[in-house]
Amino acid sequence: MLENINCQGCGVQIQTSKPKELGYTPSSALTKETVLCQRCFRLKHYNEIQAVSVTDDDFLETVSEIRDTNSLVVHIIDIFDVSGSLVKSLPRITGNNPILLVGNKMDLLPKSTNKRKLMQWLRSSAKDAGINVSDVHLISSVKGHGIDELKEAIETHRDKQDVYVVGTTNVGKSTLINRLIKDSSGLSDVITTSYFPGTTLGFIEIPLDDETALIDTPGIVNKQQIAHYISEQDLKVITPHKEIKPRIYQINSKQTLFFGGLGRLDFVKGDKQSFVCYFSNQLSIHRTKLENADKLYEEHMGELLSPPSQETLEQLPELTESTFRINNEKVDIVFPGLGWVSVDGNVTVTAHSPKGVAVSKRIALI
Ligand SMILES: Nc1nc2c(ncn2[C@@H]2O[C@H](COP(=O)(O)OP(=O)(O)OP(=O)(O)O)[C@@H](O)[C@H]2O)c(=O)[nH]1
Ligand SMILES: [Mg+2]
Repeated sequence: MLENINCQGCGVQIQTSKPKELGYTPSSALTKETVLCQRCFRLKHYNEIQAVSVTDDDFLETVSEIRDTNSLVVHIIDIFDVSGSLVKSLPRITGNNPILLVGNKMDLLPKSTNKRKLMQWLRSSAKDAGINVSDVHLISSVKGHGIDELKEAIETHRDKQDVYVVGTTNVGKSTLINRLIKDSSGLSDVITTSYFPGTTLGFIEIPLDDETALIDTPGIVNKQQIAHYISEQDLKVITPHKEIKPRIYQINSKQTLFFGGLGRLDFVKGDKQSFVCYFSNQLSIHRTKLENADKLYEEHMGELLSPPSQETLEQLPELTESTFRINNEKVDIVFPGLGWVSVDGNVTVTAHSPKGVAVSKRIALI
């Protein structure tokens, strides 16, 4: 009898017999109009995170069912972590269905961000990853920017088919769908969302009309996301909660900036200039001489240079470096999931980031 009940918050199948396992809810709760599993209930009411036993492969298998459908795919990415949130194998997962690429969390970027350049960069990043996109949109699911335009684009591109919202964990898929539900029905926070990855566990269908639906999906796990290497507490510090304020450092060559202890930028060569840093306002930036940087890192990682917290240290891959030579152009050195530093002119810099979370260069967005 329970077979067909799924949690309205995360999509997991509901069961009433094993309190320690996924999808549990006491049978007394089944009479309620909306059925939530215990995990969603706790998240919603106590903001308490409960670990789940679903593996990355389970998620991937679920999402790969999209291959066999005729639908529109809305691929949400986090504009603060493009390389960590772009799903490189997307066409293998979603088949030949058309893809709309949507950059979410626009509210976090300074208002002066050049949207045209940002869209170009998203388009070319997708192309480099082998993803052919029909259209690119920029939105904020939390603040509502760009949502009306996106709704129109979805209506145009879906051709009366279902719409699957897909993406890496934590990019804001469920938040977007909640906003769409709120706009159409007035109901708030129908689906469970949280600041920690892995919240949605199954497909959640929201009817669009009598025949078709908008479908929330579990996040695809991408090991390039820094979120997988750090603690819940650290994630709170590096995740911006509001518009990031640029922090400007006048830097001479042979100086180094640390971004907590999760990123580091050495000014190797060039004339004195400003490094403009775009990171979560809570993340501390520490300046030192290049010659002292290694020692400082060894001795103060996890204390002065934090996050990482002591707890994270054990699981954090070692930092690896990549060097960028910049010839008379204004570029951003991008630390995925953390932020970026804009530099200008003729400079050589070396960036350090946890192994597997590769730093890259792009045309400056601001
Ligand atoms: N600043 C900002 N935060 C957002 C936005 N959209 C989502 N978030 C936050 O991002 C976090 C993850 O949101 P979810 O909607 O749960 O993400 P998801 O993609 O459904 O994640 P999974 O279900 O784990 O795959 C939450 O803390 C949201 O509040 C946005 O537009 N701006
Ligand atoms: Mg979700």
